[in-house]
Amino acid sequence: MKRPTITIIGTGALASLFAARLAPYAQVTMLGSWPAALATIKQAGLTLLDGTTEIVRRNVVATSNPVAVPPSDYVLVLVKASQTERAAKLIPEVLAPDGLVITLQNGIGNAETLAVKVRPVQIVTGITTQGANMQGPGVVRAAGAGLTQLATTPQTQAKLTQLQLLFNTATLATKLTEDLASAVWEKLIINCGINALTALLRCQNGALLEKNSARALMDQAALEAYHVAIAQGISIAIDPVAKVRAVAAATAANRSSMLQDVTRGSVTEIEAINGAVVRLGNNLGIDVSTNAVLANLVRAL
Ligand code: KPL
Repeated sequence: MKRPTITIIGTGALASLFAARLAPYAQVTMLGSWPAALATIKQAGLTLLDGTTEIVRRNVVATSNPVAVPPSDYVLVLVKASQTERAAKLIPEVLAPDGLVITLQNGIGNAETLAVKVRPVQIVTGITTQGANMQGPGVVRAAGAGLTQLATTPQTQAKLTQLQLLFNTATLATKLTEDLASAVWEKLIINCGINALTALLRCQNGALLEKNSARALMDQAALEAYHVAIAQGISIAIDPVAKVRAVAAATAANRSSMLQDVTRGSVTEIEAINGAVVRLGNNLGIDVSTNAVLANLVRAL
């Protein structure tokens, strides 16, 4: 059987993790704009550090040129939310006519941004709790095997079932779901509580639990996001405060993705996380004042 063609847009931690895991089972191309990562992957392959094992994938193609990319059965969008618009412009050049685009990015609003350039029936929203940390250009460390969930519709089901099989074979545990909104918002609630605060306080996730003042802000940001979800009719199965505290404890030693962004001087995902909750909350007449302050402080930073 012909191996599927998969283009991964991005060269960061999750993009590299997915590329390295999928490379034995698919023809994988990484389409990115980080020159050092592209050069390293071309010259030395893509390196995955998994526990004490070092795996080098030499069959991953890395390029910044969409013209060099074969028509892709699947395009995985794994760039920061602030780069979604740029990614959207590349997709029509690399997507096969019957291909699917899967966004596995943080926050909300990415599918809408992609839909400006891609037919909405070809866009699949997903979320992943896979963990990965960049060790250097083209070198990624696996940091906790999470679950990937993909929103399925009758039109996308057949192709997504093939992708699910491929992901599972590649040890990327994957589930298809008809109700992704709950999972997206349950993740967003956690990210609202942890990401901005750790970026502002320059601390690891667990430190938010150690001071009453920080913990109260984390709890309140998560609670406001929960109220915004409920007001939209999205069913939320978690207790927001208990869950955000549990995740902060379980990922105590993590430097959140937003802390990593501000440390690197990169644009953060604040608009797709706390910023998005503030915009929706304001429209719905819900108090989102803690998220508003956090979003403004991160913007100011
Ligand atoms: O998803 C995360 C992130 O850093 O973006 C958490 C859950 C906060 C773990 O660090």
